[in-house]
Amino acid sequence: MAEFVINQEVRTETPTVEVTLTANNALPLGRHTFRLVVVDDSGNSSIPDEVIVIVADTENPTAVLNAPRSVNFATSFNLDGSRSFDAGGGRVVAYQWTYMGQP
Ligand SMILES: [Ca+2]
Repeated sequence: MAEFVINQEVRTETPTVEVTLTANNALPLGRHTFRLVVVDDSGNSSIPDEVIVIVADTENPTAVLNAPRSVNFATSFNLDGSRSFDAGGGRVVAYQWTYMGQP
């Protein structure tokens, strides 16, 4: 377990390390580069190896549609999707409205 800070080396004697993340210190969506340098028992250092890890939003958003319970004949009204929300680190960026006719 280790909390990684940009450009701050984490040293372990084990060959694996957990990148410890929570909702409070999550990596933002997108590409993140990690670098490894290994040191031998004579103190010689390797050249770095790097990987790119992509943090992806794979969770669907939730639509929440609010509307007036009843409206007067021939009177405009608003549909409100502002309480919709996303999970997985993303945000709602488009609202697709459809009139479904009379039940
Ligand atoms: Ca999402």
